Amino acid sequence: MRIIRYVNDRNQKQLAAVSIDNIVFDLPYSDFMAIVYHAREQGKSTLQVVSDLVSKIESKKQLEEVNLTTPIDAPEVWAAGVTYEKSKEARNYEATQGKLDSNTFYDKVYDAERPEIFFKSTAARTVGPNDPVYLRSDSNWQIPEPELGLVIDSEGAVLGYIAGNDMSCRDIEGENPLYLPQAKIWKNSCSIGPAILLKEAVEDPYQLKIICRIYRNDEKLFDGEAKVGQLKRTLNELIGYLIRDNAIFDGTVLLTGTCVVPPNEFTLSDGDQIEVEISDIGILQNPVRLASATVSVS
Ligand code: DO4
Ligand code: MG
Repeated sequence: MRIIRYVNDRNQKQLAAVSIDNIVFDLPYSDFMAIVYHAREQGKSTLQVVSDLVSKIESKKQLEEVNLTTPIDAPEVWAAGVTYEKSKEARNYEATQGKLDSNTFYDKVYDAERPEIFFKSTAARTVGPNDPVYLRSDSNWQIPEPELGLVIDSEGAVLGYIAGNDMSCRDIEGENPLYLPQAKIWKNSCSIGPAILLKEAVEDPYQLKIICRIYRNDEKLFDGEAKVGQLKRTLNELIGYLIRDNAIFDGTVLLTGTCVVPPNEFTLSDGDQIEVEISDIGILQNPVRLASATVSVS
């Protein structure tokens, strides 16, 4: 069972459940955390509460008919980096202009006990399905990073799984790792959606498959896939470091790193379309636009 939000005829955000056959059932809750809190009060799982409600609702509404928005207003999005070998190789390439020295920061963090965890986004910077993600005007090497996101509560308990795009500037980070916040954070640099797959509905998250496709002028330029099972670390290990002596809020999203990287010569362009698909969650689609066309600096 998945949880979505869509914009209804009255221009309001409507929370809904989506069954395996893509039927949409409106839910009488203001947001995702409200179902979680209600289920806890009842001593039930979120999946049980949603399944009970859905069994009493008649619906013919199809997922493809609704205007999707972010399934949750995540107060913060954090991200883990260099958690897959592919990411380590790509970071080494951009930091060494392809000379691939050994013992870089990235080699060290890949093997270290402490993972790389960084702040990625706030609710105001985070977009959802079909919203544009932006390109920075001061970077010539930008890519999407398709990642599994964990929706967690303030104690670090996993509530569900979501797809995420950690938009990244390879040239800015490659120039100097201290530029990481600028390589990672700007307006519309993070997308999440299209649904939250409830934790109880997933037997083994390491079996989930992550796919990324990039289209330009309706032509597919890139298509790559990986499995969460290729992660160097466990999901709990990443959460453990995120919440350690930290204030984390209910509904926070932790992106768990990328394992699908377009070829080194590829950079995104205005007008491209990005798809991040995670099995059983769905396809997160975003068009690409220039940030400079929309952001005014005073
Ligand atoms: O060190 C940079 C971050 C890498 C990252 O975002 C990833 O591996 O997904
Ligand atoms: Mg990333």
